[in-house]
This record gives sequence, C-alpha cells and structure tokens, in this order.
Amino acid sequence: MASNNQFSLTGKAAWITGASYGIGFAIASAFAEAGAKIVFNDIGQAQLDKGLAAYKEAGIPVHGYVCDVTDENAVQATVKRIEQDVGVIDILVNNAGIIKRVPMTEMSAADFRQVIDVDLNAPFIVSKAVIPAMIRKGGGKIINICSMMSELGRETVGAYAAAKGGLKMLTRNIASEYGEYNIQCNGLGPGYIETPQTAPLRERQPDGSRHPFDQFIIAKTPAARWGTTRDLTGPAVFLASPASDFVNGHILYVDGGILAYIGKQP
Ligand code: NAP
Ligand code: GCO
Repeated sequence: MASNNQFSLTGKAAWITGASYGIGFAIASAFAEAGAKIVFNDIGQAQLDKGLAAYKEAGIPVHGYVCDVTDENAVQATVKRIEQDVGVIDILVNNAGIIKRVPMTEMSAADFRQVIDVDLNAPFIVSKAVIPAMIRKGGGKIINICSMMSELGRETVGAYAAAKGGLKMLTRNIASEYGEYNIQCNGLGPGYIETPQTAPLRERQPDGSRHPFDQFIIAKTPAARWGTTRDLTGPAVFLASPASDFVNGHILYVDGGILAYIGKQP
C-alpha cells in the first residue's frame, strides 16, 4: 500500500553497490527499515557470503550478487538478473569505492587508473545500465557517494580526489540529462567516517596516543569527532525518498561542518 510518509521507501527496489559492510551496509540497512527491497553486490563470492551473513544476522532480507562494478558486461548481466529476481531498480546508490594513498610522483599509472575505474567509471557504467528501465518506469533515484575530496585536495590522495571530483560533476550531468524523466541524481558527501577504509588513519600509536591524522580531523571538524555510518543514513533515506523529488544535482555533505570550518587554532 502506498504510504503518505514522504520518507517511505515502501515497494521500492534499491541497489547499493559494494555494500557488504561499511557505509553501503548502513545505507542498505536504513533503506530496508524504510521499506525498500535491498539488493547489494560484492566483487567475489567469499566477500558476498560475508555480506549475506551480516545482513542475516541483522535480520535484513537481501538479494546479493557477485559483480565487479568496473565490468560493464557483468553489470549489464546483473541488472537483468535483478530485474528478473526483484524488479526494476528504483534507487541506485553508487557506493563501491577504493582509495590508494600514494604521493602522486610515486603512484603508477595503473594504480591511478584503477582508482578512477572503481570510483568514477563504475558509477557511469552502473548508472548507464539502470537509467533506461527507470525512464520506462516513470522515474528513479541515483545517489553517488562523493567525498570531502570532491571539494578538497590533500597529500597522497590525488587519484581519489580526481575521481570524486569527477563524480560530483557526473552527478550534476546525470541530473541535467535525465531530470525530465523524473530521475533525481544527487551526491552524498560523507566527511571522515569510521569504516575499514579510514582505519589506517585512526590507528592508535605505539604509546597509545591517537594517530596524528585522527587528531587533525578532530581539529578540522566543528563536531570534534569522526562521523559514524549511522550519521549518513537519514540523509541517504531523504535522497532516496519522495521527500527529495525536487532536489536534483545536489551534493549533500554530511561532514560535521568540515567544509565550513578553517580548523581549531593549534
Ligand atoms: P570500504 O569500507 O572500503 O568498503 C568499500 C566497499 O566497496 C567494499 O564492500 C568493497 O568490496 C566494495 N568494492 C570495492 N571495489 C569494488 C568493485 N570493483 N566491485 C564491487 N564492489 C567493490 O569503504 P567505505 O568507507 O564504506 O566507503 C564506501 C564509499 O564511501 C566509497 O565510495 C568511499 O570512497 C566513500 N567515502 C568514504 C568515506 C569514509 O570516511 N569512510 C568518506 C567519504 C566517502 P570488497 O570488500 O570486496 O573490497
Ligand atoms: C583520506 C580519507 C578520505 C575519506 C573521505 C573523506 O585518506 O583522506 O580516506 O578520503 O575517505 O573520502 O570524505
């Protein structure tokens, strides 16, 4: 039954890419709580099985598929399987991503290309695969997981920043090109979030003190803390729901205020 709640995802099929754990898992869990049917993928069967076990433990019914999001043939085949198993994808979250922290002059072109492939080419490939059915169905939602590095640079993350900056503009272009088909494409820009991807930046020092980068982020964040995946779930549900039907091409930063703040005086 259709809900009057504009934040409801009841009856919607949502594919969150790379959502075995981390930010994707949290977003998928929140979408399920809002009524959506959940689809996720991972790059290999072993990783997918871990994700399936995690969703089962959380009591969340899901459909899982092995799919490398950089492989266009695999993505096209997976979309066909999802449409047969679950239905047309109403909500796509391009979450899968990698980072390589290497000074640019020491980074191989192959490593640079791999980051661009996963973090920018894949959102293009997956969005291209789901948009035609969204148009036939009368609309849809695409959410691209951007980053502080969609706006800012820092040492050692040049490939990632180039990808996430491009993802910001891909988001705006999908919004521009497909808005007339009732497709809203927006970005979600997390700040620094406690996940496996940032674990190296938060490791305790041998003397038990906080990692220097950990202390740096605390000083750069008005909220004076790292974000958690739960901090992202409400904004993600908003962007996936009818509540955001007139929001398009927007990057919603969920960063505790980092982008607004010069940083605490040392
Ligand atoms: P994470 O813990 O490293 O998880 C990334 C997920 O993407 C993993 O499940 C990984 O699967 C999957 N993945 C990677 N390459 C893939 C591929 N080719 N095909 C399919 N799946 C693939 O990352 P996270 O911290 O949750 O971040 C999720 C997204 O948020 C990323 O786009 C990241 O750039 C972005 N982000 C993170 C932060 C943060 O502070 N954590 C902040 C801003 C933006 P495997 O386990 O098999 O590798
Ligand atoms: C880094 C971090 C960041 C976060 C995130 C910030 O090395 O600076 O990994 O890039 O992952 O993207 O929004």
